[in-house]
Amino acid sequence: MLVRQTALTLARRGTRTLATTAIRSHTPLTETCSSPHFFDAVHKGTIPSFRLLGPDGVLVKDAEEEWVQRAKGEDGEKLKRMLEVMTMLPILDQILYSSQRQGRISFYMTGYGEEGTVVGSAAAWENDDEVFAQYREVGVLIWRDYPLSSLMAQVFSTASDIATKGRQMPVHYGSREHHFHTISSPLGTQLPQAAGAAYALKRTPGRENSCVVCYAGEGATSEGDFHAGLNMASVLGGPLVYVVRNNGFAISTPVSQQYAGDSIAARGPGYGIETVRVDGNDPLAVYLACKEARRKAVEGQKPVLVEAMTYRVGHHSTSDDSSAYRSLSAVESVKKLDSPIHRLRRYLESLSPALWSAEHDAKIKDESKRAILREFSKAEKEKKPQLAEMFGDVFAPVQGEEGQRYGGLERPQYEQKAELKRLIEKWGETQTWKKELEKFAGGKEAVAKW
Ligand SMILES: Cc1ncc(C[n+]2csc(CCOP(=O)(O)OP(=O)(O)O)c2C)c(N)n1
Ligand SMILES: [Mg+2]
Repeated sequence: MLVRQTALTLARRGTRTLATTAIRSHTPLTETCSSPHFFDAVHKGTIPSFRLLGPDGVLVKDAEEEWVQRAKGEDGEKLKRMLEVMTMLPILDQILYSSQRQGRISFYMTGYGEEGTVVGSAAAWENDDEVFAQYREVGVLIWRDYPLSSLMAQVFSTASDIATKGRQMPVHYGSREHHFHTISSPLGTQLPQAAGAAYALKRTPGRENSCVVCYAGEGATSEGDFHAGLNMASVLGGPLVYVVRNNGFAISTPVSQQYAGDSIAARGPGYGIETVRVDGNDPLAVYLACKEARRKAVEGQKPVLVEAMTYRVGHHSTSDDSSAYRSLSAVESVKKLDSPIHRLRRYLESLSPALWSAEHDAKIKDESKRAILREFSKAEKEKKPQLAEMFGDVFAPVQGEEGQRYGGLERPQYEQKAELKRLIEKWGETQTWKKELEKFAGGKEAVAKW
């Protein structure tokens, strides 16, 4: 009664939402209880992880029949392709990681240990689902046949890097054609962006069957943007699957220092979001759980949260040495005892007829290595974009008289460009500058024409 009166008073004052929405929906008290009920969990004990394959790649004994049947009914070719991409990823990582160590690229991040989470989920999406990734999800692009030439162009910042025109650090991939929105390093930015994109999809005729997919590490969920994004998504609706890769660390911060609750899955219900936790090192479980999450998201035009429990086997990035904060033996034992690649391989080998063999494994490894090295060598020789690219695409081109005076740029950029030209004219013939300038398309001559 009191609530009703307060609401009516507010309504009389002209509060817009109250005037337009039924008063009942503002009433916080829906059910009552006769003693104070304190709680700190959404589940007795911890929220369980969905798992089908054990570390040995054998179907777990207590697997529910419905999900075993779903697994068995899956297209074998698709599962095989999943393992092919998962097999390729560590080879790509190893080549690019060592190339950074040799000073050939500036930076790199590996995805060792998370292949099951990334590729298992990638396989659950449609190819035109809009992906907002964090940075460790290159497997999604490879799954979508992103050319290795484009990948290398981004990593080496060459003139062929059409997405970022050489202006981003390596691994900041983006491809309009592959519905993969460009990675941005500030943690969490993708989470509210994805909520906005899902709302846009919901309102776009012709995209009724598409979904937005947003990846984040568990560390990024400590950003305010995680909470803003989930709240926005749950209120506005729109098809969206949030996939949180819980790999145990945010650089050197272990999960024990990141949250006190039952990890990330526990937060979904707080936002009214259907949530599932899955064993991220079981590619089959990840795939089926994500497929189901996507179905719910598209049919219900709402967000769904998937938390995949995995482990970051590699260092955080080439700027990190994880032996400073975790024991090498712990990493070695995860590598040996819980490899997502091993799990899926054993499973595919055990099927009849077998979908994987030692010969096929060797063939995929060999072909992947050759293809990667071929594109690597080509990209390494390619020129970097014209130096003028450095000033473009920051702001919309300036029009009118001011635009004409400053070559379409904002005045500060125009002045920076003029200063760079002055410095290049002054120092461009010295040995170090000359060598550096030759790496850029058009070199010093192109700058002289500015
Ligand atoms: C806003 C912001 N704060 C800090 C950083 C530095 N930083 C980069 S990655 C990272 C850890 C992220 O961990 P997580 O989200 O778990 O992803 P993972 O690296 O484990 O895949 C941090 C703190 C950043 N990039 N942006
Ligand atoms: Mg992490």
